[in-house]
Amino acid sequence: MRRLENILVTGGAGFIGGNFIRLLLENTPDFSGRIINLDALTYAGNIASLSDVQAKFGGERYCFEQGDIRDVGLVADIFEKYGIDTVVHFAAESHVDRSIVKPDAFVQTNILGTFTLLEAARRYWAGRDGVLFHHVSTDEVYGSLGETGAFTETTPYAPRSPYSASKASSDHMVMAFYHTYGLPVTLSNCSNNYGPYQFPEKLIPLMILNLKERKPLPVYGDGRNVRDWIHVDDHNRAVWRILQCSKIGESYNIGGENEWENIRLIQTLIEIVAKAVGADADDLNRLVAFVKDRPGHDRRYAMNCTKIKRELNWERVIDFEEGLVKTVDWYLGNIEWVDGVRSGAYRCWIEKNYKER
Ligand code: NAD
Ligand code: TDX
Repeated sequence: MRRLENILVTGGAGFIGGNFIRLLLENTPDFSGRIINLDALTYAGNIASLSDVQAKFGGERYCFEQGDIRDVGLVADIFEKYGIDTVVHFAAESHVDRSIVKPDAFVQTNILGTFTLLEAARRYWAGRDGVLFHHVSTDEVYGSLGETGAFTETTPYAPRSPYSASKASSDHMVMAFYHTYGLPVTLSNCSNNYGPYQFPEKLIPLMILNLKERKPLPVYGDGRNVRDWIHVDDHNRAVWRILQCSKIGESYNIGGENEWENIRLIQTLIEIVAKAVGADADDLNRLVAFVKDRPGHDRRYAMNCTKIKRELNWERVIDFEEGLVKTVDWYLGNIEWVDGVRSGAYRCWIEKNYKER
């Protein structure tokens, strides 16, 4: 039996990790344990995203530790102090464009950080049972698809960006710890997430906010690249299923089985935003601006999720277009949060590195 009593969530001040913490504490009746959120609060981490969780569960079922997953001493102390029995490892540098401009941080956090956590778990868990290290990864490790087909768990890895190469490396290290040391691990590879609290450098929130502010909508290349979109809560419910009933040493694909060309998605967002703010969709459409393509831009991702559906009885439940409408409403209604995360480090970085776009 897995304990699931003292769960270390890394990167819990970020988009997916924060939504995971809220889902578990607010909306998962069969979870009664405690969550320890370890996050360095980089430009992408915003602890204000969890202020309601802190107010409701702080000290008892929710504890925040600010720190770096590469900090060997700190990570060991956290295992000891809280009696960690489960790790859900979200912390990462997560944005492909940044990995192209400045890959160093991706090697540091995604590779070295994951290794540090694995070593700490291996030491602290020696002789303990009921423990699990779950590593959260991406469909991008599989590379780029042609017109047809979908990634399965046995598709060979072929990462093509510094981001996906760093995630692939961490996936391999996780599996190496399972095979070599018998560390109880699981791994999930998920497609593109959307939903509340996503940092507005990613496609969907960026487009919503640019539409609101009547700024150009930068479409990379011909706009025909395809992504498979899933709501963050559907992703996180799959992670919870994995914690509860997966088989050790297995990896699981998670996706929406919901493919959209970028340009079609942007046009759908234009219609939703136009309706929400009472603007003319044709006027907003004029904001579309085709720009220089992302170097090495993967053409198409698609996920085959048969394994997790069949073995863990998981299903995506959130309809994409309904989820998009709610996400647009969330961004339009949470401008204070947006202003908070867009100030400071992010703004400086954009000004320094993104002049050409
Ligand atoms: P995010 O960028 O929103 O959040 C990352 C969090 O990690 C931030 O809170 C940041 O402060 C923290 N962090 C970064 N470096 C750290 C370090 N060295 N030590 C401690 N904390 C650190 O990312 P996200 O979109 O929530 O992604 C979470 C995970 O899910 C990542 O591992 C990512 O690769 C994976 N993933 C993301 C998507 C997606 O569509 N966003 C899809 C599949 C998989
Ligand atoms: O301004 C933009 N214009 C544009 O055309 C941006 C930011 C993106 N795009 C395109 C690039 C991609 O084809 O939209 C698509 C989605 O881009 P991102 O939001 O940057 O996501 P992607 O590169 O697909 O990676 C995401 O999904 C997999 C997450 O950022 C990763 O962390 C995750 O692993």
